[in-house]
Amino acid sequence: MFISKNEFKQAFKCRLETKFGKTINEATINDVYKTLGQLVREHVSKNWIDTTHYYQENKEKQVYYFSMEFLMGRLMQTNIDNAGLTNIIKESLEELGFNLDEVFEQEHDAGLGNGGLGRLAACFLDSLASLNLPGHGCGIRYKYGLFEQKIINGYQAELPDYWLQEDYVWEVRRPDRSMEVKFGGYVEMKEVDHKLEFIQKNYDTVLAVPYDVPVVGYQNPTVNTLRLWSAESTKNDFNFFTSNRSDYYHFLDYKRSIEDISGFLYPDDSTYDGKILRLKQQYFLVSAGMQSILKQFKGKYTENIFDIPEKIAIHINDTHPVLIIPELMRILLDEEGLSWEEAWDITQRTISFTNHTTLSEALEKWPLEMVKQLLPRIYMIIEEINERYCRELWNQYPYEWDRISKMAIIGNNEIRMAHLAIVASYSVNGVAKIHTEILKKKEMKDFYHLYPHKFNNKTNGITHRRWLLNINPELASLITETIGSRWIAHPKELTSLIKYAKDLGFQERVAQVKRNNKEKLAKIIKEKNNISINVDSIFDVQVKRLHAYKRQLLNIFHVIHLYHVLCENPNLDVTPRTFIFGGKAAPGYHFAKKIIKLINSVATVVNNDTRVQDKLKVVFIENYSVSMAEKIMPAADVSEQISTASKEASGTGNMKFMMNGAITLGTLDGANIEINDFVGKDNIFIFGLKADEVLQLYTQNSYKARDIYNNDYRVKNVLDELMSHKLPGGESEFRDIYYSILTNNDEYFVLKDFDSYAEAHELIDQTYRDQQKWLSMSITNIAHSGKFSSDRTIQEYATDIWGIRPRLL
Ligand code: 26W
Repeated sequence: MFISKNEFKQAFKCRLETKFGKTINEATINDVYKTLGQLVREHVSKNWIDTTHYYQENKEKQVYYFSMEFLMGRLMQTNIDNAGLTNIIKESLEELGFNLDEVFEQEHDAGLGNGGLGRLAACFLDSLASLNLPGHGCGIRYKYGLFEQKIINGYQAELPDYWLQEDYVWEVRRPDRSMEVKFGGYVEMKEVDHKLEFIQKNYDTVLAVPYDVPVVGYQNPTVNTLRLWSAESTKNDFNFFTSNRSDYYHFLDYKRSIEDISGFLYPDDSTYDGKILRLKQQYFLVSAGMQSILKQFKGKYTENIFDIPEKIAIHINDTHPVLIIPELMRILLDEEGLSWEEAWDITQRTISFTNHTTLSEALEKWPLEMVKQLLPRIYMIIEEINERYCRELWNQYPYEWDRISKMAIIGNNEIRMAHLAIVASYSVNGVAKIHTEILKKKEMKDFYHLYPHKFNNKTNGITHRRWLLNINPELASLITETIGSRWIAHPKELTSLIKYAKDLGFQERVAQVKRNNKEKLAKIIKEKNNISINVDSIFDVQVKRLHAYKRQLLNIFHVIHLYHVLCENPNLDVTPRTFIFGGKAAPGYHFAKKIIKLINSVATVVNNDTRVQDKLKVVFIENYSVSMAEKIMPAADVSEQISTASKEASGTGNMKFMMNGAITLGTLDGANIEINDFVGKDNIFIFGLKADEVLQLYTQNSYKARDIYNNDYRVKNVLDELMSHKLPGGESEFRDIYYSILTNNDEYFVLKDFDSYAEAHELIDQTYRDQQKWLSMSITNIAHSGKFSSDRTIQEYATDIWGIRPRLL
């Protein structure tokens, strides 16, 4: 299909007619998008079927990546590029009078994730398929994705993201593969042939209907599957309905409460809130997913259930899908009739787990009572796992009561999901070297002592196909022209660019590409924010979720300081700067929302002050999302990665910026450390406390933020500004921020790191003036970014953890 433009145009016109009853002249750009999407999906369907058959026929071991979040963004560009159709389609559409880039803009982001964890899952799917590896995603088809952010009068407002309002062109509904998930009721035990049987009674059944999305490998025949589950009520529910009117309303209520299970994505990033609906979502995902995997396994392989660990790897993305452990146990015990020991052995050899955060407020702990009521059989199994495990602990650490109760899965009337995950998995990994070390030495120290063999590191990565090839075509072409195209399949070969870091001709072309990208972003900012920015200024960017530990506050404090300096001396010779912010705050995260307001208030004051025109601008870009990130990354000069050291597990934005030639201004935290190791200290701006210093300050309790306020006039002026009436909103608006720093002693060391941050910014100002130096730094960053391709990460997971092998072609 589609080997020539004529063939494509023919098929396109024909589909447009049958789908919309329109000729090409009548078609809107949205009609074009939908028609194209349908054709592309059909185009990959043969490879999709063949891939599935290949795995089945060859009895390949397959990995299932369970995640409550898949932040896929748009798929059209990836899919046509990966399917090798870009040229044919681009040219054909042009001949028909349409621009492909405009067609891409029609697609609504699939925003089924909060941030790093969800986007990582999406990058992993791309790499699995592109490396011909048998790996699939398993998630929830939320009716509403992450909220849409509006900035109104400087404040964040949240609007629902009804991304399914128009048909989603990439999904295929598969009602014949639906599964039933049971909630509530009670468990009846009876003895049959000297064996205890457990039967759940009086439960509610929820129908889980899968919607499959093809995951297309890069110019190869592999098409894997992302299976997203949607909750529906079962047909039997109609038993409810009698001629009685109130029964009818009850029925509708009930039906809605069931559909609510896949109703929306919880918008909390790194804070845990024990809501029952979230627990329902978690069990819904893992029960539907596990049942369907086993059904396929048994149906097609007619294989021995004891071979599960050789044929199936289940990976859980943080603890959110951890109930898959008791769910697998339940199926093996109650449905397959295995003994506890047999079931436990299989489970422990099948499940692996990634931790994505050390923040204690993000660790999931579910109230016992809630789990008992909602999932009575699962509860019993968790209790039994805990009991047997505590006995093991007792043998290992006799009489060490404190240690045992600290390490138990159940304690304080709660189930500690991370403990359950560690105990039942054969592999536990962190997402950057430092993060894994902190897990081993601190957060999970006792578990590392007990199970040292389980712990390993897998530094995160990003798909360079989306984050360089697709979003920065000019840079990608320049790279290919310079070192050939092998880097696309072998991203580490980007290191060949090192030779050109100081090549003036190459530098000039890199500079031109950056400038073009900056112009494009400036245009978007003009349209969206009505702010004119100077493309000769340094584009200094911090885009990520709003969180105290990520320290957007440090950044905006420094902007206020620069503003003070310039107001005092408007003729000061500084390199012009544009500070660009973007990111969403969890709707209930009051402090983070105040920071958004502060950034916007500062922007209003600074951007309207004629004294600093062209030297300083502040922009907050609304509704930061995957598709917005794609426009920002290629245009950045400076990448702000300024979390309090030890707090950011890895970060992945840092990698996207680097790959597009921005230079990191960062703390030695998360993957910044590895970026620093690769590019070397002369090609990055590092500042601030190191992780061990931070941890020491916490234990010693010796830090006094007020001392810095008293001794550093810059800091004092900035903080006093918050309590003055100069910022819109005035004193009352930012009181919470002021107090969090001075009264609550600045938990994230914003003041402590201020001086070294300001110094790093001065160095940036100076370095940028030497464009040859700057461009050499920028090229060096691009050259080393291949190490942070998710292809490398996935290769490591595949060999070290999952034991899967690429399909033979
Ligand atoms: C239960 C509430 C909740 C929701 C999401 C708690 C925690 C999370 C995630 C673990 C937060 C998250 O996205 N963590 C980020 O994961 C990225 C991918 O590994 C890392 O790069 C980031 O550093 C980490 O913050």
